[in-house]
Amino acid sequence: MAQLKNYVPSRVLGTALAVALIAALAAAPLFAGGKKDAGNQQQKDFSVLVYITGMVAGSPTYELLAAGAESFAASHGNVAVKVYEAGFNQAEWEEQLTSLVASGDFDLVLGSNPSLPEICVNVGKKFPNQKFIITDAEYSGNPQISTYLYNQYEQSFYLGYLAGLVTTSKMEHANSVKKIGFIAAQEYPLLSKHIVPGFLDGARRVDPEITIDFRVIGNWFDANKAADLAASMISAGVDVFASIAGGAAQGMIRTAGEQGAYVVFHNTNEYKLAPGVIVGCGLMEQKKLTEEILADVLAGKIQYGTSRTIGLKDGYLDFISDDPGYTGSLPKDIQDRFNAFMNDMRAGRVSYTVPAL
Ligand code: RBF
Repeated sequence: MAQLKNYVPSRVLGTALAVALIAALAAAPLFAGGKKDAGNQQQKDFSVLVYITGMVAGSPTYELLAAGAESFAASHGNVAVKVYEAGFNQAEWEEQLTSLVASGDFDLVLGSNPSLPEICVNVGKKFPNQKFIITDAEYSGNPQISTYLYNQYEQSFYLGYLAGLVTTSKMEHANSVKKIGFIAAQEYPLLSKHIVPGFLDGARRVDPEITIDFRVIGNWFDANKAADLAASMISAGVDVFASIAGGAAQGMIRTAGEQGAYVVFHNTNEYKLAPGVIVGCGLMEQKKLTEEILADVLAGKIQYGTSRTIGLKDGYLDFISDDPGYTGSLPKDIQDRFNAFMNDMRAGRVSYTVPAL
């Protein structure tokens, strides 16, 4: 890429400069007063820090955030993206973000984590011109911060409904105990108030007697611990699992495959990872959202100080039902019931109350 940029023929370069000039002029109001003032006639870069609170690999929400920002930059020559992995030590996140922001290199910090807004509030106090946009989080009232909250109660609710159909079924690995399992990396408000209750509420729409076995790993990377927990839960009667555990979820999937249990998966298409084991995958349109956010930023359309909640009806959450991992793994009657339920959910015909965060 860098080489290509260095060796563009001058005729092409001339055209590119003209295009860039027009783009810079069009974007001028955005930069007015900012550190990248469009006072001179050169091409202006808009620089985005993608701040990953963990590691990209193995964490669907982070992979999609980075992919969305990078694809936007690839199609917008004046946008530069740096993806920074802050690692798993949460105690260091604020300090790392502070020194990145202190460099003055970034017009925007983009992140995806429910715990980030509070960190951004603190960093923003020291750097009042810095803007932050955080997905997968809810925070309003700070003029430097804009957030987008996925309705994860909703996604967990329909995945829970599917888990309820599976645990009460006659499928090969379904037992007579009406118990579903949830493995979490750690506890945090979005998980404890939306994700886990949504999963159980959804399952109980199938059968109110269903119970949940909930376990916590203690970090986002220990797949062996997740595997041990899954084994102990299977012994206790769990036959279908969900998890929010980043890379550690691999251990749970492995054990479910080895010992005979099923998995429903949040946010991304993981059917191929364990065909016949992963029988349902939700979908989070985080890549699309990231591209839209960056387009809105360039167009000056972001409302800072506000939070937006997005889900099924606006097309940011869904369920992947056209994959052989789904159509080939579940009995026809379960698919029919679940597809009908999803259609009712999409049409707003299923009533439920999202708890307060
Ligand atoms: N999700 C991941 O997939 N990988 C992570 O490393 C990760 N780290 C998190 C750390 C904290 C402090 C919190 C509150 C959440 C984290 N999440 C992580 C959860 C993620 O932001 C999101 O809520 C879930 O992926 C569900 O959509």
